[in-house]
Amino acid sequence: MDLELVSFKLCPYVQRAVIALKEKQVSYDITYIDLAEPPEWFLQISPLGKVPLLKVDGEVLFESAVISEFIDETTEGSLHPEDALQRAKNRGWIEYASSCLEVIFTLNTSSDHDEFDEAVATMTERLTKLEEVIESSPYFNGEQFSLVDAAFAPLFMRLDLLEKLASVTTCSGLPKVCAWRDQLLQRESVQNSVVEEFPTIYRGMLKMKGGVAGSRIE
Ligand SMILES: N[C@@H](CCC(=O)N[C@@H](CS)C(=O)NCC(=O)O)C(=O)O
Repeated sequence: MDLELVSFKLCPYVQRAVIALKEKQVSYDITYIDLAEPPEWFLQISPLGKVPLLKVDGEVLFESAVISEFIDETTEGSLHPEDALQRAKNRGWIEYASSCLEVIFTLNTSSDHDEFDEAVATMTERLTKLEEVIESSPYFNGEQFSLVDAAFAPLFMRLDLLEKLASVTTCSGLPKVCAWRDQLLQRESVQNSVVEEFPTIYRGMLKMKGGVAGSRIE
């Protein structure tokens, strides 16, 4: 199979697909676009004008969860639980991770202090709910790294940077979430799922957005 991932360097959804590709040791090409000025060829093939796209022998897949499952299903082994009920529950939490990523957008960009504080509270609430359901370690399903881990890793990478760069604290007092975050951030596939200069680009984006988070960076 000839695989080409269409990416934007800061996109957390693309990162999920990259983690799945790396976990499954699949070779692929990656094409970066600038979402501020998306090329015409991209708009022609992306139904919602969003990344990631995965081109498979010329056919186009969109939506990170769909792409990650496709990568998983077409390669040896599985990054999903065998049990259908567990698998369905994992898929629910993958959607939950997506809803948390929407809050990250506000944390990155909002210049309204009330809106920003509300986003911090919402993120903390979401992570507290997660703390209540985590039953296993080191990963969500125990010893085996799964697609649900790949879905949360980009969120934790950004929360970690927001905390380090702009003192946005959302995980404190949540030991299971913190332990899971630390495991994920140490994993090779996660570390290699972004470009080397990712922290610098992320920092630059926060500054450029001129929001509350950006204004806290020296
Ligand atoms: N539900 C989509 C979300 C993808 C998404 O929101 N991608 C963002 C970049 S991180 C995007 O392409 N935004 C461009 C736009 O909305 O115009 C997925 O999981 O793949």
